[in-house]
Amino acid sequence: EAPGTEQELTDGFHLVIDALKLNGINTIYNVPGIPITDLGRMAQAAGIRMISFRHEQNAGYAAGIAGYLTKKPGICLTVSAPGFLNGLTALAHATTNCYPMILISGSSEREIVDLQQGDYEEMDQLAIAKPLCKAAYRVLHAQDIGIGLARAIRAAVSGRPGGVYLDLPAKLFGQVMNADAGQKSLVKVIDAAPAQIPSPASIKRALDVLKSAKRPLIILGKGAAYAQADEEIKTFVEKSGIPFLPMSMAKGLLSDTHPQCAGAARSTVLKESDVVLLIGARLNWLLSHGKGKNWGEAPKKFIQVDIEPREMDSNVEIVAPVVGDIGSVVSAFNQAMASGWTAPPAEWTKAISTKREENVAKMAPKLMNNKSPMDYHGALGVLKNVIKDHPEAILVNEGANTLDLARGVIDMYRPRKRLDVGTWGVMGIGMGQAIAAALETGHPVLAVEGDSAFGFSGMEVETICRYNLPICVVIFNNDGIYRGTDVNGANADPATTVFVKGARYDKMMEAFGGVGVNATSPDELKRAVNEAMASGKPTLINAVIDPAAGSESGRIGNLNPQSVLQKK
Ligand code: OXT
Ligand code: ADP
Ligand code: MG
Repeated sequence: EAPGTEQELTDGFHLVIDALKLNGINTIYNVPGIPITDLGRMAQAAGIRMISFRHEQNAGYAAGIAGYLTKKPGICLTVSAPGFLNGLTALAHATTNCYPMILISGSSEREIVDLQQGDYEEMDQLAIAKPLCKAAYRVLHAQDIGIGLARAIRAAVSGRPGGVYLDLPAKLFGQVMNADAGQKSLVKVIDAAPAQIPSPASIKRALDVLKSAKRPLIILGKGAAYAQADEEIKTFVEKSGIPFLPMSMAKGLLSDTHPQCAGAARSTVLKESDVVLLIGARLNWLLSHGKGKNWGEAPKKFIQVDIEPREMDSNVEIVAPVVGDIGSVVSAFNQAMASGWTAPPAEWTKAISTKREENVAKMAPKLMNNKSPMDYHGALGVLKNVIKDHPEAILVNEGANTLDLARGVIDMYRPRKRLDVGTWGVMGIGMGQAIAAALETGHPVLAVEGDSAFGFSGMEVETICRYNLPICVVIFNNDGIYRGTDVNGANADPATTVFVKGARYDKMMEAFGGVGVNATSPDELKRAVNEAMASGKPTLINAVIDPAAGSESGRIGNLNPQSVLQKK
């Protein structure tokens, strides 16, 4: 190597890495291959943590949830066409869920792609990504890498967070330029997600409506958890004295055991409330669009706090829209309320705590049954106590019955500890989210998975073992989707919803050097999970669940269209 020349030149590879590092991005979730294999090697050599997955979708889900947990864009790196498409589902998921994420994909040569001449993995990736993300950019020249990445970061985290696509054609990586000029071309993004201060009038309007309520309710969504304004929100809720209902991933923002928590009186508060304050939660299908029988007969007023102005009036009229970032809005609420606030009528808060105690008492005995094979409640009773003993642990959860029942049974105590299927109810987030959660937080992870749900990302148990992560996967194995008991009356094929009976998922973990356990009773399950939490070793527990225990689609069976011709 000629002395001097090495120092004076840089290239696309190095500029991408330098630009990421300059912006404090130190982890990349990826699957290597042409044209990004060397980029990964060089990034690793430069001190970036490269986490290599077995499938891009899982790397993408990891990146998305990393963004949610850290408020920095999670980075997923993929190869061209098929790798890109595998990652795209996760990018769309991140956008839908308001997680900041950047999908960086290598791509083929523009000249050939644009003339459709059949390049290796040819695809017009930019055009395909565009409708599925907040923004999509392509960088063609090495000197534009800095500005390209800066735009991607800002687009991902500012305003309503979401997914961004960054297209890097193969040729870019090899482009050389003067090292000095290269360094100067990099951009450190200043104030990527600026505070969005609400107008004083909107704050006053909102508090006036809230004050007028006889039966007020606060609904906390995952936007509120994302905002990391935990203390402000707690102060506000407690000062207001208003019952709060956490959406699934907002559980633990204030403890589920908090006296004002109305999680166990959900249908009552939705029906009976007269004023509802939404904080970082959308009135989408998960809240029945703010109307219909779940919301009862009485007229209702909605106040909504959101960073996205166009969210207001999306489903029903919002009488007091408050546009701003949740941290700023809630602290403005707190300031305005410092001069005094009257708690809601005791009649209302009492009615809710009564309903809540009723529901909790109704559930309690089910959680203590020692049946074998287990039912959902018997198994979940064990896991409820595991999280109680380890409130710092992160719970990842997917499935149908496994999801819906775990959500209700397992209390969460701290913010951003429950990571699940999100807005789309998507299966497959499990192992990707578990891996990112362990890496980004350093806390142990308990992944509670339906056997079907697990199958979507199951190969990543190898990844878990390879990086030796403190993840305990518990598979609720009921031999199928919803249940393992369906029978096909027409021919010898198995019914569409059932799997191999008595499958031993624990052996998958053993294949890669992790700990596998088959648990057939709550006692066995308890012993195995406690051991995993104590050891921090990659563990997979095959929890044998009664194949008849589940119900169709868990708690959302009502969404299945029904044939009028064929009775079930
Ligand atoms: O107030 P009331 O009386 O109503 O009572 C409520 C609470 O007050 C009370 N509660 C409590 N009681 C006592 N104690 C406590 N602590 C407590 N907490 C609450 O309990 C009730 C219920 O409360 P909850 O849950 O809060 O309320 P509710 O009414 O359920 O809330 C409504 C919703 C809509 C907000 C809620 O249900 C919700 O969040 N649902 C999300 C549902 C969801 O997203 N499901 C996933 C999708 S299902 C389906 O699509 C599946 N697929 C297809 C598929 C998917 N999804 N993705 C892809 C990529 N491909 C295909 C598949 C393949 S699921 C699935 C696999 C399923 O099989 P598995 O083997 O994985 O799983 P198993 O089913 O286990 O076999
Ligand atoms: P959930 O599924 O928990 O109900 P949603 O994903 O539907 O939550 O809603 C989250 C909402 O939070 C989105 O409308 C998003 O714009 C909003 N949001 C995200 N981050 C912030 C923030 N920092 N400040 C204000 N709103 C936010
Ligand atoms: Mg199942």
